[in-house]
Amino acid sequence: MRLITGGTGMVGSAIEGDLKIGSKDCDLTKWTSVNNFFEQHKPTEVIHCAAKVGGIWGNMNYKGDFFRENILMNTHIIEAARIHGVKRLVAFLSTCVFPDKVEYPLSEIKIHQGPPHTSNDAYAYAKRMCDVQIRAYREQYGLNYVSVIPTNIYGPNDLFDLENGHVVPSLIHRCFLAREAGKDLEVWGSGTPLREFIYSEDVARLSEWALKDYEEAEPIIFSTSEETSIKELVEMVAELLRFKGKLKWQTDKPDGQFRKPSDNSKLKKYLPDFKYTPLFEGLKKTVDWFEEHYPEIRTK
Ligand code: NAP
Ligand code: GFB
Repeated sequence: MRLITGGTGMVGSAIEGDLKIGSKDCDLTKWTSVNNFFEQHKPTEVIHCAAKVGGIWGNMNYKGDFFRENILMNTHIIEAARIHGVKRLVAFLSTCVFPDKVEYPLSEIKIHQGPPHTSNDAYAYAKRMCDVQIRAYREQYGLNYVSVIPTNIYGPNDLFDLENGHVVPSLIHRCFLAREAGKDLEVWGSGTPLREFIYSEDVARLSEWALKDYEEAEPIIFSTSEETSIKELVEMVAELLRFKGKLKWQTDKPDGQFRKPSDNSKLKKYLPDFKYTPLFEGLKKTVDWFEEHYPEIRTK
């Protein structure tokens, strides 16, 4: 029986699973709930997507919550999986866990080679401990659990939180509102930072592959390894939403890490023919989904 935690979230809702849960089904920060849940449902494999997730603003302003909730969820899930005999588990890190000052491109071996960027260090350290716990459990208990490192993910059913969401969903939501109100579009920062964006359904397919066929102790990066500037991203979102107003750059808002170029050569060795959804096509699918579902969208 395949359990998908974070099953109500953007990535989890795109993954095939027998049981897909959100926080209402089981609060993963509470050990007793998690242990009882595994006792009752006896999953044999787990794709663990659940996390407290957010963009730069959320990560900068709620560091305690991001650290505590993610450390608790990950520790509980991996321990409950061990106790209840789960055979295979995939857990999620993120390319923001990498050191801020390290030689580019970011590759799997560099995760712990220095402190992460201050904008999201609490979340990054919590996620790094997931790698540490999985390696420790593989060594001590001989478990075949693995972790993956996606870059910035976007797609349908994202968290369209204007303040604490990631850049793609926040921009789509804010651009939609600006168009409807006939106002200018406020965009944070300078527009110069570079990001790699991967479509949620691609991450879902890659996670299902990892559950079946990836067995290394070292995490594996899921990334297109193609950088896009925030400015180019804004222009694509504005075009897709048929926004005709002006862009207003709020340079008092943070740029965060300038870039985090990740090396996807390890994944290429395993899946040389994997086809990523092109960014413009993925953004179109996401914008179409947003306009179809608004206002029934996730905003917190
Ligand atoms: P998301 O859309 O924010 O969904 C988060 C999921 O976690 C939701 O299903 C949520 O349930 C669940 N959750 C949160 N707190 C919980 C709790 N206390 N107990 C049980 N469930 C809880 O997240 P996402 O963007 O799909 O991210 C999925 C995974 O990919 C995460 O591990 C994230 O760290 C990782 N990742 C994300 C990105 C990105 O750019 N989004 C990039 C790299 C890695 P509710 O719906 O009930 O709140
Ligand atoms: O997705 P994001 O918030 O987080 O992107 P990170 C932040 C970049 O987008 C900054 C610009 O350069 C912002 O200045 N930006 C422009 C905006 N407009 C907006 C907006 O309306 N909202 C947001 N949020 N940004 C995250 C980590 O870093 O990467 C998370 O904090 C996670 O932990 C994620 O790992 C993958 O890419 O900077």
